[in-house]
Amino acid sequence: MIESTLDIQTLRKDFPILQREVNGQALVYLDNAATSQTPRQVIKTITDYYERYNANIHRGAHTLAQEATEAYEEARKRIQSHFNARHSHEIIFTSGTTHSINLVTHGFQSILKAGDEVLVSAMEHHSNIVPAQILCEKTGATLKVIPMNHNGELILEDYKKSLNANTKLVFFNHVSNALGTVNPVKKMVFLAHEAGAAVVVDGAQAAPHMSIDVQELDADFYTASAHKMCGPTGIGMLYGKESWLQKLPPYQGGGEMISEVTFEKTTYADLPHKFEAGTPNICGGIAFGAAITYLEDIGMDLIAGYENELLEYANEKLMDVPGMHIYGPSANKTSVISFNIEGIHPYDLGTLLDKMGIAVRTGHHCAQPIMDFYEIPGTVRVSFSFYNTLEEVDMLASGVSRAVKMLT
Ligand code: 7TS
Repeated sequence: MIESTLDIQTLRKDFPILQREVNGQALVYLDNAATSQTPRQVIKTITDYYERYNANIHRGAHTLAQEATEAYEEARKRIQSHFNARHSHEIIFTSGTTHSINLVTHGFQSILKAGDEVLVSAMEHHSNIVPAQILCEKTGATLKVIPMNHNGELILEDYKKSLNANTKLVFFNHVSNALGTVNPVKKMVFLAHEAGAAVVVDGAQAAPHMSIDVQELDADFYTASAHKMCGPTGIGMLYGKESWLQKLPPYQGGGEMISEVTFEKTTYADLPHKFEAGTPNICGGIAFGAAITYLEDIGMDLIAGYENELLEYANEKLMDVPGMHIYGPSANKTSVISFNIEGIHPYDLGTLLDKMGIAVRTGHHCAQPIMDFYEIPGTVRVSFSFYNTLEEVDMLASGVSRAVKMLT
């Protein structure tokens, strides 16, 4: 069994938070799609930084500044290698996926014009939908939607039909946060490129669960948030093909992103610094690198295999609960299950589970159009990580059954 290959019990010891109790019960943390927990190795990287070499980077000749700069740039290289980007300057540090998407849409404000078309998928997080809407408002471009079916899959035939010579930019997530669907990125990128459109792939929910090769996917832009990958909050990355990053104007002006400034004219710094104005989240960037090393040491393929086993087991267990309805039961999913139980409001169920120490997310998951599609106010979402166990799935299933009895 894959669980024993990974030795989950030993891995769990890396996560101090998993030892705590909530409401007098052992914590069962099943809200990993919202944020993942942080292993000691990453926490130690953070304390080391502040205890030993906290300094501003890319300036200052002193030793601490040099050490911090080296560690930050080394983290960028680790991220480059993890996502297999061609160059380290194609990795821009951002505060997370939301910032990454906004950086791109802001840049496209000076490229798009009225008559152009922008496509977003029906299963996007608001962090894609809203920046795409703002982009269209500012430029006069038209926003079109790639529809989905009841299995929670994008309808590729409709996608193909909506691509045309006016399509300039396409947004879709690699994995849906609300349903867990894995989208066929490579194929969708290929089709968009045939139409001459650039593609932004939101990798926030894919990067924690599988190995990603941006060159193989051929995405023009790809995003990730460290806090979903065992790293800290407030740091993430935007991968962009060098040619696109050269074309886009800077997102913010300030220190660090310039080459020369006079009152008449400013010339911008080379990539990646052109997009990194001001003092960045230095410690966060270094800790992001440490989180990637932690995940790689476990092995992304082993993580994917084990999480799939958790998903299958949880599907089986939850289907036994009377009144259970699971949304988006696609065959190609990461370890997310979004469900409702007939006659029970998701929030009530989530609150009772919390009393049992089980952390899940309830609501629309920042993907309101998906809820409108299924005509529901929200769902209960459980999302697993490699440090979850089959026993925790059992606790979830029996917790849900107990809650249902209390609520009906
Ligand atoms: N895109 C997807 C697919 C996401 O799941 C999220 C966060 C974001 C973008 C935004 O990422 P951020 O790091 O910039 O906030 N998703 C969730 C979630 O599902 N529950 O809480 C946050």
